[in-house]
Amino acid sequence: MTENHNPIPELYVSPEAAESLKHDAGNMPSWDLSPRQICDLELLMNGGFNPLKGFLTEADYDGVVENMRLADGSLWPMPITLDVSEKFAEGLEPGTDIALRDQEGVILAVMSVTDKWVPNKSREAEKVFGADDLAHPAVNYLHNQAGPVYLGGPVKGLQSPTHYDFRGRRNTPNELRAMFKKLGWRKVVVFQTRNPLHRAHQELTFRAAREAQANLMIHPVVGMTKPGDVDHFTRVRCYEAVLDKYPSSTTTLSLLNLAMRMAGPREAVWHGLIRRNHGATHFIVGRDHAGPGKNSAGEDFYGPYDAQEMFREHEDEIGVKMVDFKHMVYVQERAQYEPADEIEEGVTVLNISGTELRRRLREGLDIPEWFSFPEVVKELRRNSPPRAQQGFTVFFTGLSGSGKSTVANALMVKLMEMGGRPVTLLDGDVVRKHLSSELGFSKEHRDINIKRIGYVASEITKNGGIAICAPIAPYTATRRAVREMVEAGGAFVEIHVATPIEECERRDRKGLYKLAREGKIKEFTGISDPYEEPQSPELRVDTTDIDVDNAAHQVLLKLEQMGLIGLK
Ligand code: PPS
Repeated sequence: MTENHNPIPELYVSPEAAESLKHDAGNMPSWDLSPRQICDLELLMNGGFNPLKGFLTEADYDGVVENMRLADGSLWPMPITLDVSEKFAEGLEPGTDIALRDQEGVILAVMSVTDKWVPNKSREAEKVFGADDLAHPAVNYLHNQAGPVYLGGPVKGLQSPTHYDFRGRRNTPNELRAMFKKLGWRKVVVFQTRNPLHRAHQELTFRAAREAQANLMIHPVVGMTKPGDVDHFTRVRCYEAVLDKYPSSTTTLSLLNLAMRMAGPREAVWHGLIRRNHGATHFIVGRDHAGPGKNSAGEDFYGPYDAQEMFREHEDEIGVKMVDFKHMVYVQERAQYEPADEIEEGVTVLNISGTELRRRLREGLDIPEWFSFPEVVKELRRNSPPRAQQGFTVFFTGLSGSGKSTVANALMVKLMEMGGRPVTLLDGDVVRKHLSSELGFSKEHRDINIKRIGYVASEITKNGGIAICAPIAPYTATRRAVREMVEAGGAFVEIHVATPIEECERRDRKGLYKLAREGKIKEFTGISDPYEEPQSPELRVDTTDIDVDNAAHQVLLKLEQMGLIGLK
C-alpha cells in the first residue's frame, strides 16, 4: 500500500459562505439531530465518510442495503441515513433546504433534501445486520429509536460539532494526513477499539506495526459504541497510559467520533474505508470484529472470522491492507505474550476473559500485572468501584394490583434500614402525580412516562444511589430502552411481579378493574390494553400466595447474589 497523504474532500463551505448560509438557515425547516446523527454528520463533513456527499439518497440507500454499493458502483457498506419523524417529514418537498442543528440548537449544516421515503426497516435489518432480531443493538435502534422516514441529499457544512473533552486528541482525516506527511510516516497501521487496552493488545498492535514496518495509530471510537461499554472518558485515560509503553515516536493516539453499528463484517469494511480516509495504509481486523454479541436464540450473529473474510475480499477497493489479528496469549514459563498459533504443547498459557475481568473489578479482586498495566487497572477501578458501592435500579413491572408498589415500599424500607446508599422510590402513581401529571394511558403517553422514570433512575444510579421504580411499564421495547439508559451507570434489576390478572382483579384494591370491565376506564392494562410479559427478568415473583415481607426478601437475596448489597 502506498501512503495516503493527499488531502481528501470535505463538505465544509468557506467561512463567508457559511456566514450567509447561517443567516438563510434561520428561515429553513430545522431538524434537531440525534446524538447518532451528530456523529454521522461530523464524519460526513470532515471527509471521514468520503466519498459520501451527504445523507444517502434512496437510490444510494437501496444499493448499499442490497449489495454494499452506492448507485455509482463505489463500495459503501453502511446506510448513513437521516431518519426523521413523520411530523417533520410531512409537507417537506424534495428541493427544500433544511437546517441541521445540534442539541443546543447550533446550526451545523444545511441539507438540500432531494429524496424522502419510508424505508423497509426489516429488509434493512436482514441485509445490513444479517437478521431482523432486536437483540442486535443496531436493529433495536432501527426499529425503536430511528424515525420512520428517511431524508437524503447533499450537505453543506457550516461548522463541526463542538467537543470540550480531549480536544488535542481529536483529529480530522486531513489533519492526520498532514501529520503523517510531516512526520514521514509512509505506512500507518491503525488499531480500532471500543475497549480499554491491556497488555495483549499492546503486544499485538506493536507486533502488527513491526511486521508491516509501519508506524501505529491507536484510533479508538469515542462516539457511540455498544451499550454497556466502558465510557470513553475512562478509556481515553487508559489509552494515554498505554501510549507510554510503546517505543517513543512510533505510535500515536487519535480519537474517532464514530457511531458504531456493531455490524461485524460490513462494519469491518466500513471501518477500513473510514481509516483510509484518515490516512491509514494498514488496518488490524481481529476475531469477531465489531461483534454485537448473541442473538435472541443465544448464538453469535456472525462467525468469528466473517469480518476478516469480507475485508479480504474487498481489500483492494478499500485501499487499506488488512493485518489479521493474531490471538496473543501469555506464556507463563517465558513471561511474555506470544501468538497462540506459535506455542508448543506443554507450556502454561494464562488468560483472563472479559467476563472474568469485569467480575474481578466488580468484586475488587486482584488483576495481575501480566494481564494489564497497573495504570490501566487503576483507571478502571476508579471508574468501577466494587458493585456493593455502585448505584443500581430495581425496576418492578406488572399489572395494576399485582403488588408492585407494596413490595417496592417494603424493599425501600429494608434497604434504608441497611443504610449506605440513598434510596428513591419512583412509584407509578406517585410519578404520575409529580412528573407526568399531564399524561394519559395511550401507548405514546405510557412510553413517555416510563422513559421519564428511566431517565431519573439512570441519573440516581450513575451517582451511586438506589432507584426503585414501580410502574406497570407494559411494553418490552420501552423497558429495554430504560435498561440501556440505566446500565450506562450501574446495574438494572428487572423484577416481574407476575401475579395473574385473575388475582389482581379479585383483589381490585382501587376498584379500577370493576370500572374497566364496565368500560368506564378505557385502555386499562390487562383488560382493554396490552401487557407484554418480560421474557428474562432478573427475578419473577407472584404475590398470590406469599406475603409482602417474603417477596421483598426474595428481591434482597437477588441483589445480594448479584453483589449489589451485602447481607449480614
Ligand atoms: S404505565 O403504563 O407504566 O405508564 O402506568 P403507570 O404509570 O404505572 O400507572 C398505573 C397506575 O395508574 C392507574 N390507572 C391505570 N392503569 C392502567 N391502565 C389504565 N388505563 C389506568 N388508568 C389509571 C392505576 O392505578 C395504576 O397504578 P397501579 O399501582 O399499577 O395499580
